[in-house]
Amino acid sequence: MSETDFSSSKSLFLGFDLSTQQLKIIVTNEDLKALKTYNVEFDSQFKEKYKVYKGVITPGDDGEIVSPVAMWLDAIDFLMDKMLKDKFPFDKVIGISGSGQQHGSVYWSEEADKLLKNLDPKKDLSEQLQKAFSWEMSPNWQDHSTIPEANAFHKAVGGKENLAKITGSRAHLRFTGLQIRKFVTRSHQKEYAHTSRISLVSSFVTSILLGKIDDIEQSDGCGMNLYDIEKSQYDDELLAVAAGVHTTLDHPESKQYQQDKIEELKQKLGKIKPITYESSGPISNYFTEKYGFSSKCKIYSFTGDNLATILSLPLQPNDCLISLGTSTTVLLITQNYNPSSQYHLFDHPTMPKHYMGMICYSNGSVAREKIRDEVNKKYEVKDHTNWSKFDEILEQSEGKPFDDKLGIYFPIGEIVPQAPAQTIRAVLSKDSEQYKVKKCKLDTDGFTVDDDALAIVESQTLSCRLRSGPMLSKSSVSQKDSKDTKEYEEIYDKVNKKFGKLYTDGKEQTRDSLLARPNKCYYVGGASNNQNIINKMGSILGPVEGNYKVEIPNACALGGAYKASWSHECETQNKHIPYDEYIKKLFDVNQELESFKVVDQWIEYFDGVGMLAKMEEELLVSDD
Ligand code: ADP
Ligand code: XUL
Repeated sequence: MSETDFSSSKSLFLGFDLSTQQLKIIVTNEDLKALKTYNVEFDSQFKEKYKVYKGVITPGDDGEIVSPVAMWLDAIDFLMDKMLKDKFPFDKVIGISGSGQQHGSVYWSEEADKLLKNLDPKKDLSEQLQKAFSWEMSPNWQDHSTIPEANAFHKAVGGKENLAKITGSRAHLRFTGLQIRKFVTRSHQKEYAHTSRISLVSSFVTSILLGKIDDIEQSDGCGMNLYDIEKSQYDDELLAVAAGVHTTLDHPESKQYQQDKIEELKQKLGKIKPITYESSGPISNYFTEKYGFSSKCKIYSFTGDNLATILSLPLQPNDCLISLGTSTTVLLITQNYNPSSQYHLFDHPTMPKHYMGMICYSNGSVAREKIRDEVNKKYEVKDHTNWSKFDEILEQSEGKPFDDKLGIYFPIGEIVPQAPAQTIRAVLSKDSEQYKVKKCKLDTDGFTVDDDALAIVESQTLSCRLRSGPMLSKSSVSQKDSKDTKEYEEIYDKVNKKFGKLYTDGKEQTRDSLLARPNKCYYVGGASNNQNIINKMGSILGPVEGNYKVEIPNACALGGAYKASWSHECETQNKHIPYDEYIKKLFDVNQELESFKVVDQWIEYFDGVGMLAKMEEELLVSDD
């Protein structure tokens, strides 16, 4: 029997999260209160049947990583059975939304439509949908078997910056367009001919819930390298690459043949569903009859997991969500479409004409742990996993001026900037007006292990600052602060005098990009439990409206549930309610949004900004 009391809630919403290793469903009510989470881990439940390890199968040594689609169907039935046993009141659910791991694709067969329409509640999904797929697998986002396809995409449009300009990202091995090209031209030619539709993981789940194939949701659709974000339509040239009929890459037999193949792929992908609060339809009979959902329960588009994560918080334009897990991920909201090959821009899933920026670093916590271990070795701290000494060093630096020492600590190859594993330490030498970065070694130029502890947190944060600047620039915030304009101008002139022009990832940092400040910064993930780390980050990033530490377990499932309740509210009022306004009431109910004060050193750290930019420009060896 459930210990959660659902009886005091009038209506319930479900937020799904179909991720690599598990399916989660979170239950919220009309007050945005999270009541309960159900989950099933694929390895613990389906290892025998599907031979998965950490939710995926690695069939060979060519980098291919896939998940069995039938396992996901079993997971849906399994979890709903579990809820049924828990006496979950399915009849109270009035809206469902959610998320799926991004970029993964599902290939439907010609029989899919009919099979989906006629699902029998007495049978399981996987049993009935065996013939609904032209390929029984879905490429996972960790797949890295598409290097030739990445080259093809870049070649077709004249390089990675151009591709990023069109689609919001350069070619990434996991992106759907590359996976489709591999499917069409290399791995599954025959199956492609029998593919009726292609879904993303997000639209795959809604298709199951609706009992009909659903269109791809716009913001998740930006993770394909096929969609022209500014024009809000598929790019025909990129579709030609995916379909294996690009003029210079594939030399198709005729223009007509090429056009036919582009059209064919367009049909298989279906329409991109624009950002909307409108539902895709009611839940299908299979679920009403089998589990007791009301036929009034509506399905709202699912989106990608990172996109759903930003929906779990009252994020406004220029707010940043910094996730300090194994890797570091920065998610931010902007109205500024300023793409770069080094980060991602996606359409925002609920705010039209807004974008979600995403910067993914591979060197996050693990790099900090290495320095922590060295610090503990020096001070003979027995437990090498203890953070106290590392913390003490950070704490002592609080409010002190920047000490002109930075480091690039990449124990593993880095994504941004794209560079092989390496460590570089440097000091800033100030001869006259011109500042110079001087490479140094540990225990030379006064650079100690203690300095490493401070320098890694500073450098990682400055990298976030340098790369979020172009996305935040021309922001309402920097314009709002008009009283500071003169001061800002002087800062910019000073930086220019000291360092000359600054470049990040090959692009000049403009006045706007250097002077842009975030609005609010939110910190999540393991290392956000370390107050000294996030204090330092906050003082460098300098958000104008403060820093917040957040604990949101199941953020993407929660974001999905909130999207469902927001959509329902908009439908009820028959108008678009700005998402950030709707979700603001979260501030009243969510005690986990804990604000903290820092010493604002945003201006002081301009020397650090200049120094890191120069280090990256002059010292880094790139893999590219
Ligand atoms: P993921 O979800 O990516 O697996 P988590 O969000 O759980 O990871 O974060 C794990 C990381 O958090 C660990 O690698 C660890 O270094 C870091 N971490 C946890 N507690 C602290 C702390 N007190 N100080 C610094 N880092 C911490
Ligand atoms: C984002 C990405 C991963 C997956 C994880 O681009 O590939 O974060 O979405 O599920």
